[in-house]
Amino acid sequence: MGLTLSQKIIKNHLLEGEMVAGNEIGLRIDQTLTQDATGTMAYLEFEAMGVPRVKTERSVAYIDHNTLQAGFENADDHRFIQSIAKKYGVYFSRPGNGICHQVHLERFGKPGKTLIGSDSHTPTGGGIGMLAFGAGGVDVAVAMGGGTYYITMPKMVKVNLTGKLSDWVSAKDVILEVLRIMSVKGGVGKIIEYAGEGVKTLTVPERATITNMGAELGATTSIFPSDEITKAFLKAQGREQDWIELSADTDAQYDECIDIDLSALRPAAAMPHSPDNVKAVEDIGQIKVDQVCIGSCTNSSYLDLMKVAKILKGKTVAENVSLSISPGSKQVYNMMAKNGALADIINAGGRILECACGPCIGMGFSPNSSGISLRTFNRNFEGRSGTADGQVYLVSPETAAASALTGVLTDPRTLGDSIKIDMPESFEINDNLIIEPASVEEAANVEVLRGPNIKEFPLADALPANIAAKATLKVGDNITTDHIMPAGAKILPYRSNIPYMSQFCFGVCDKTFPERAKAEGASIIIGGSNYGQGSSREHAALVPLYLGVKAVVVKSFARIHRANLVNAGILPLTFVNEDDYEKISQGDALCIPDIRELVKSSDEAVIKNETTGEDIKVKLELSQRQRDILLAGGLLNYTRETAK
Ligand code: MIC
Ligand code: SF4
Repeated sequence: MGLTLSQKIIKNHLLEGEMVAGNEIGLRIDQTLTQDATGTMAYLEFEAMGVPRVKTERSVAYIDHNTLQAGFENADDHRFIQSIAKKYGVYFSRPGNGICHQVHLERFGKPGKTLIGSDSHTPTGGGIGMLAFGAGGVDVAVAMGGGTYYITMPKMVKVNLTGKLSDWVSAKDVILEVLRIMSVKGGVGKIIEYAGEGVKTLTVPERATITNMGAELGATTSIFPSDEITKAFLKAQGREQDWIELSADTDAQYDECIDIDLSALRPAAAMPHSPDNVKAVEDIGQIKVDQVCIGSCTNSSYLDLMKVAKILKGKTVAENVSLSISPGSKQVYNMMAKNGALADIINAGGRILECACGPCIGMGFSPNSSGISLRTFNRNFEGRSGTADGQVYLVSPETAAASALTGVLTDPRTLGDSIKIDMPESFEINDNLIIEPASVEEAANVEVLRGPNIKEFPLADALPANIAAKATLKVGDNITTDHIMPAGAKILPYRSNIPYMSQFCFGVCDKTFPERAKAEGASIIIGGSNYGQGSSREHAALVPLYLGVKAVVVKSFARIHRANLVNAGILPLTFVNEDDYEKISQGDALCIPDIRELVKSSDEAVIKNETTGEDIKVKLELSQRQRDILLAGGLLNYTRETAK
């Protein structure tokens, strides 16, 4: 039987387990990336492991998320990451060089290789045929140390693309269509492979937009074949030697198949507050817009921004709209500065921000009260923009630019003749903002520079015999990590200060939670389905751990967050019968007897609701490795124990 594209890469990197969907497998990781908001923690964890130098083929530390420097915290964290990267063999991409996923695609990614990154949009690398996963910081730390990365062997989904995108319809509209079909939890436990004749009509940046937003499907990752188009892209990046051809076997077996006719797609938008709340722009109608933000790792490539510049050229942004543009990388920024496209954007009234995540992670450009913001980004979760009642719509760069000019949500097809931007034959290559690590000899003399913002991070205790705790919080479906541990300009500078961050835990849902949880000492959280969707931030596990959370009981989990809970030493439990969610109310006193024994080998446990007298069955869906990690009190304790 033939193999799918990702099965081929998995087979080449398989260290443990069998390639059977649902089994835990261990993979060898070739490359890692970190960004600053998760990086401080990842490098502290790496340091705690005591490995003298990274063992990967290439590890890169990017500074792109928190570049505002509103206080010393930020600058201290950057300095810490720069110095520790130098010492331990990690390449350092300076602030100003661009967003990790865009730069990694341009300068480091290689077809057929494995990559994990402490950021959920690492699957962007799938645009050039890499098998790239988002992961928690501690998983990245382990991989940097040469350790195995574990995932559940996913099911295979084929998205068969036919036809060709019509004028003014864009890669963003393709992934919004996939989201409309599959929903934000439809990709959990699956790899999405793009195939079919339509693939040949898509450039690498377009493919990368699509694999990037596979994160919003909850997918383990997404991938395109590596073909002549990939080769041309790598050649234009001066990296033709990194190209290999890769595709699925013709007789590969898929668990699911989705057909999309590219020719039939229309410009689309994901409406508030979920990336799968998708409708055609023309069906939503001409709602008035307050703000337009163009950029993010999804849509900030040269191709995207050149289209925007062409639409804006010689025009003026509508007076009710504030337009921000964040180029994805220095390469993009520079090329547009040189060819005059940047001037067209500036003249039209676009407000140019640095090449970083910026408004995507709430670092400025929060919309006005109940303001409507059109964004080319990938997430429109409630509150993420920094304005609690902000209404964020996710759209293509074409729709964003057209709407910025008219001041209302505008179908770009109304702009008339289409615009055509050719992929450059060669990109401008200058890696002067990437600092190489110290040599093995020099490394001993490199001092790691720490500021007072770096506080100790919490470690769980070994799992106790029984857990007795109140359900201090009950939440609904699709809770994101932005609900659990918000980001944004006020909180992001404190990513290495868990005690400080804890004041904001679950702030979007219930501002009283941190105080109540602390007062109780021990807590259990109750949630609905797809709990923990969104980012890879392990802070969404470490902060609850700090506040005394012992277990999270839900209908279902998102992949990365579930792994982060196990790594932190918090029990992830799922209801055997989803209706039992109703049998626990916030404030109920719960007890999980014999949990230590059950975690050792059982697949089920019983929660005793002491307030109502009811018993509730929950599943322990754990591999033996995860059981051992939980018994030890988290991955770091486990690693220390097994190293003894
Ligand atoms: C995001 O888009 O939510 C982030 C910010 O990039 C996160 C990482 C983080 O929280 O630092 C992600 O996607 O993993
Ligand atoms: Fe940065 Fe936004 Fe991409 Fe996250 S989704 S990496 S915040 S640009």
